[in-house]
Amino acid sequence: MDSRITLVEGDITRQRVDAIVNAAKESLLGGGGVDGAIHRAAGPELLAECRTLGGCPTGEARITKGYNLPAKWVIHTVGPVWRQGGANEDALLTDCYRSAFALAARHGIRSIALPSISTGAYRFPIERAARIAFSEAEKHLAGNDQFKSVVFVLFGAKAYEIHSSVHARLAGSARER
Ligand code: AR6
Repeated sequence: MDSRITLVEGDITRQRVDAIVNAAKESLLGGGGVDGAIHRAAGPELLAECRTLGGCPTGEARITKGYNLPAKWVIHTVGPVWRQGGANEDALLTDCYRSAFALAARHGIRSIALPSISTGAYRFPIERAARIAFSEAEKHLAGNDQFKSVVFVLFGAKAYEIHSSVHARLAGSARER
């Protein structure tokens, strides 16, 4: 795995990076989970800017300012709701990471923090989501020297442990190739 990809356990709203990614819903008008935490930390101006965006379809991403957050930008993406795997969920989650990285690249963002999209209220299986997240980050970083750091911020010890073991497995299989 690319050494610019790191994992931390913690709260994404505290990250001192150029951009943090939000796991939002299609209306972009706020919710619980990481979205609620981001809106609370950023302040009401974030919701005011989100209201001007007219929502965001699943798999796409939109960018706003970070307001009271340490991060300058928030990239809002909408993950799929898990429906037992028969509703194109893997491809839609892949699209989320792809769209978020593409938007970051267009805004000259060099450091980015991401949560585990769709694995809370939207119930996407966490290990499966981690494999998709790391492989998209890896693809994005290949041959790209704009990014200096991609931090996956995992909320709670269990999410951190699962991501660490998936990360170690992917790093191991990359070494064998
Ligand atoms: N920092 C980092 N990760 C967090 C934080 C935090 N402060 N808080 C929660 N998480 P979820 P989803 C983790 O439910 O599944 C919202 O209401 C959490 O443990 O936030 O994509 C939206 O408005 C989980 O692993 O997002 C949508 O309606 C991960 O973030 C809906 O939930 C994602 O959990 C989106 O559902």
